Amino acid sequence: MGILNVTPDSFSDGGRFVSKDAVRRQVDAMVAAGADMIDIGGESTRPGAPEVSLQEELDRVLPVMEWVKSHCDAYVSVDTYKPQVMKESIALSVDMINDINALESDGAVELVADSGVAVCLMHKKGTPKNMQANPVYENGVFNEVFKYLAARADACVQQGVKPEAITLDPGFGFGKTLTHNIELFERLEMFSELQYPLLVGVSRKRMIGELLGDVPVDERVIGSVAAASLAALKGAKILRVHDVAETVQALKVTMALL
Ligand code: 7PM
Repeated sequence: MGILNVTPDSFSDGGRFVSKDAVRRQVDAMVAAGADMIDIGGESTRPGAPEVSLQEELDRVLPVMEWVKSHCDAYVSVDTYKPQVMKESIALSVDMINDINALESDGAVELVADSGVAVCLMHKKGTPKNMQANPVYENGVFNEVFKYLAARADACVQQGVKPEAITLDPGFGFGKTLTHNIELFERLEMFSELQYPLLVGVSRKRMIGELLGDVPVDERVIGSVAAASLAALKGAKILRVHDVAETVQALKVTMALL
């Protein structure tokens, strides 16, 4: 899964707007490099980032989605927790809803159940604004994340989501310290007990920077690729990454030699 952040700071036209050409070039590059799915996001969930209005998010995401769907045969997911964005994406035949809120927003489960669209349910602790303040897991981070994902998957199935539509994600970095992230990664293979495919997103995240001695985001590619390969060895089925070419090469070699 290649990450496409449709935000002015990712695809600047030199000002406040998103350059359409730059977005399209990025999609073409990721697909050519072997991405099977493009994850379109219109709102940065960075701690402390300004919230984006519903209309702004729709204006950023929907035209790109329409273009990707008509232009290539990659799957498309939408990174959103807003039911209205889900609804309008579903109308454009989006393939998966990628929700950091695990469909906890009002009406979200019903939208996914009624449409039959696939969904990724992610764990996070707190809100993007406060989640890194001082996360504490009384019964251990693995146990809490495991129980949460099992409960959310059950609740969704109860409300009509087909089990085969569900993917789970432990949500690296979302309300987790480096130690928490390491504990989760150590036991990553145990999530396969839940019988749902697992998605892992660690690409360029702070945990990678910290493991390398606080390197900046543009120096986290090799560490991210190493983590993605290990996640695949531990059973992850979808890897959410910025650096598609690098990750695909690493995965091809890793899996060929396994
Ligand atoms: C700032 C902070 C900008 C965090 C971007 C992010 C995930 C996701 C994101 C993930 C799933 C990032 C994150 N991360 N969706 N969306 N899993 N399913 O680093 O780990 O890309 S946004």
